[in-house]
Parts: sequence; C-alpha cells; structure tokens
Amino acid sequence: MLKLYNAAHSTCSQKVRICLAEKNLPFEDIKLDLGKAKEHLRPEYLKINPNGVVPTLVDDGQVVMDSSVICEYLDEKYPEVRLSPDDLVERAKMRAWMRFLEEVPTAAVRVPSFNMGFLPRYEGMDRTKFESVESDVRPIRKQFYRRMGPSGFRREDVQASLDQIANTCSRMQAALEKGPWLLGAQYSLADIIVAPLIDRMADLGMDTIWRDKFPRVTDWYARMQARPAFQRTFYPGARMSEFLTLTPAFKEEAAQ
Ligand SMILES: N[C@@H](CCC(=O)N[C@@H](CS)C(=O)NCC(=O)O)C(=O)O
Repeated sequence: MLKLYNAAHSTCSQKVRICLAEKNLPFEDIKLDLGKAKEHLRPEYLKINPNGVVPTLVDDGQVVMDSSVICEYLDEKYPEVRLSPDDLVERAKMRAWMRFLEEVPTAAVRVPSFNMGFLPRYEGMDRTKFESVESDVRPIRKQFYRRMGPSGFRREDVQASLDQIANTCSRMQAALEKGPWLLGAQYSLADIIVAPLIDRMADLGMDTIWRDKFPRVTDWYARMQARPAFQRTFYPGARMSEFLTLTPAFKEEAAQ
C-alpha cells in the first residue's frame, strides 16, 4: 500500500497527487498541518523526511522523498500508465525540464505565495521571536524564512521571482509550438510538475504573466484543467485562496 504524507495546498504535494491520479494508484492520504501545528517538523516525521518538507511517499515500508523523484519512482515502479517517453533522448528532455522546474519556478513561486498568503501569520511578531519559532526550526528552509522575515520578502525579491516565472512561461510557449504538451504529442511528468506552479500563480491572481503574452500557456493550462487527474488533485480546499485572505501586495508587478 502506498502512503503519501502531504498537504492539500502544497504545490509539491499536488505534483505527486496528479501523478498518482493519472496512474489510478490508490494511496493512504496522510495530511500534515504545515501551519500552526507544524506537523512536518515533529521528530516522528523528521525520521522519515529529515528535510522537514512534504511530500513523502512510503511504498511498502520504503521511503521516497522529493516530489520529482517520487514521480519518477512511481512511473518506473508502476508502468501500466506511462508518463515518460520510451525514447532516451526524449526522456532526457523531460528530465531537463524537471531539473529546470525544480531550480527555477518551484523556488520562485514560493516568494509570492509566502508574501501574499502566509505573511499575516507573523503579523506583529518581532524578528527574534520569528527566528526562534519560525525560521531556525526548519532543517532546509532556515535561510529562506530568515530572508523573508516577519514582514515579508522585499520588492526586488518578488520582482526577481516574477521574472523567473515569466521566463518559465516563455520557455513553455516555445516548447508548446509543437504541442499539445511540453514534449509535443507525449503528455509527461514535465507537464505534471509544472501544473501546480501555474495553478498557484493563477490562484494568486497572477495569470497576467502569461495571459496576453504566452497564449499557448493559457491553452495548455485549460487542457491540464480538463484532465480528470487534475480535478481529483485540486479538490475543494486545495487552493490557497480558499483558506487564506490573500494580501493584494505586489500584484501590480505581475501586470507589467
Ligand atoms: N524538494 C522538495 C520540496 C518540498 C517542499 O518545499 N515542500 C513545501 C510545501 S510545497 C514544504 O513542505 N514546506 C514546509 C515549510 O515551509 O516549512 C520536493 O520537491 O518535494
């Protein structure tokens, strides 16, 4: 039996949930509260994922971490529904997309997400308290939280993130010339892994980044949203805007 430790709104969890749904794999859905309860930082969870992040997959007692790694693992272990090309060169292209998506937009999307969604949690907290209860308790995110601090990322940081997301959309627009998917005819893990990032930006009201400039991204996103696996992943409560009051700050940069 597969077990997935995850959070409803976590983009990295959503990547794996889409993959599981595409493959019709049943799993035990273990939800962790990443907010007040910080269940992902408890000793019992850190034993299985020392990074203190979600998702983590446990397959028959074996732990697999990191969303992209989990997706590749699932695709290799359960090949009935294939989400990777057979051709080695095409598969290398998919992996190059995956590395790019981890390095560039996955990291970039965190910045507006935190500024617009999570910041109200820290309102009125001084830096010393913030560092002891929020940043320094996170095994791999201490520096990220310190950079944000209790009053949020600076405008330059937000702008740099939005530039990286625009860069991602520009690459998608070029790749989708052959379409309908990033690798052409073949729907793959590359589409799955970028989908929650695009969905988060849309949820934050920042689809202005691609709406006029990169119309193939708009069409691709509509194709993604029409897939049953996407709909199963984004159940009610899976979007930030449903449970947080988003601060409108920095929206104007996206519109430029
Ligand atoms: N490289 C990891 C990153 C996972 C990650 O950053 N997860 C976020 C949610 S999307 C998290 O658990 N954050 C916890 C925190 O900020 O303390 C993966 O792809 O699984």
